[in-house]
Amino acid sequence: MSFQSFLFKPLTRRLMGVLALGLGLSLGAQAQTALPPGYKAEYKLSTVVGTAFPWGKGGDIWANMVRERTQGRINIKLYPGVSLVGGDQTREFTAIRQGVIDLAIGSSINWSPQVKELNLFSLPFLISDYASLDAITSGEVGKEMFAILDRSGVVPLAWGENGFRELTNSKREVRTPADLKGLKIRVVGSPLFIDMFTALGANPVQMSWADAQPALSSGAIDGQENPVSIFTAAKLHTVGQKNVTMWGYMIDPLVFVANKEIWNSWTPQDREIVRQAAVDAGKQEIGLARAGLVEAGRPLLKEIEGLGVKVTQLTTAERAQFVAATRGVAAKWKTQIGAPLVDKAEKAVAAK
Ligand code: X2X
Repeated sequence: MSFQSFLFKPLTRRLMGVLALGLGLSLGAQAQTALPPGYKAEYKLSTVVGTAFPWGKGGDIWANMVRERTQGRINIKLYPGVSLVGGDQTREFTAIRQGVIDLAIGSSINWSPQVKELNLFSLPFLISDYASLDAITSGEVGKEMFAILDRSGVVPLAWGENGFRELTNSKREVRTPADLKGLKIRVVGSPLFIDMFTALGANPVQMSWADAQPALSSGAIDGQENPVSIFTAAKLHTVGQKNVTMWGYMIDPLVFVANKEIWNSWTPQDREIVRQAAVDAGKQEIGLARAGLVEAGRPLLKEIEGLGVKVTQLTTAERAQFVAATRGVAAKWKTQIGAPLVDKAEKAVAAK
């Protein structure tokens, strides 16, 4: 190598480096200025649980789809743990409406203090299989629920799923309401759950998901109810939950929504991309939420048994005792939700 080329090479390289840096900077600046007017650099997406759970994974899938399909114009960042409202999941809906949260995938339970019709999904023993839920969400009731959410101040985009909420506790196997007597059970935001667990003879205690796990761990409470996908991802067997009763008493769907102002700030094309991505991500998320529960032999339950947990399937007669004990609660809440809407849901279930 001649002395000249020795000098020249690093120089050209350095020069190219400087050029590349300049190009990079201007591309970066261009990417910023290329955002349509009124677009933000980041949109905040709220969920209760993170990406170890189907729910949080759904958030990730949605964010990635939107980023790709809009070539980065809409950049969604996931905020799990309802961290934008300090972990208080019952304040999430108000925060979306007010614009503290831009986008959310929320549970029907957590938003039902603000949208009373969402209590429909929590009516005890109304929906006891996936086909019934699908008949409701994909039919007239689903449309009506979206119209209600829209009137309540958010833009509903698609359905997802947390799952059938099964009963777990640290004390004993629960096969009938008598077995629940006196057990301290953590429940979520809607007063419907207080009514329901009181009617079953338990001592319901309302607390957030963030508070529930330490309370289970310390033994301050004996049990809780959540989908088994939450049970495994949160490793609830490690906080004493050794008994699971598969009673299929209710299912909480998830709803993908956007804040109205944010929605209106996007071009019609981008709105369509975000909506379609929510539908696609929702389908994938529902698949994840049902994984291990819809295949022959329900492998997820075997996995849970492998953790040293007793998984109880109720006989028809045992389950009927829970249904009978909560009939009054179902009737009271049917009126509160609005009997015509509940009638439609009951018809959809009967016709599925
Ligand atoms: O708090 C719960 O139990 C959870 C995680 O399932 C909901 O947010 C409804």
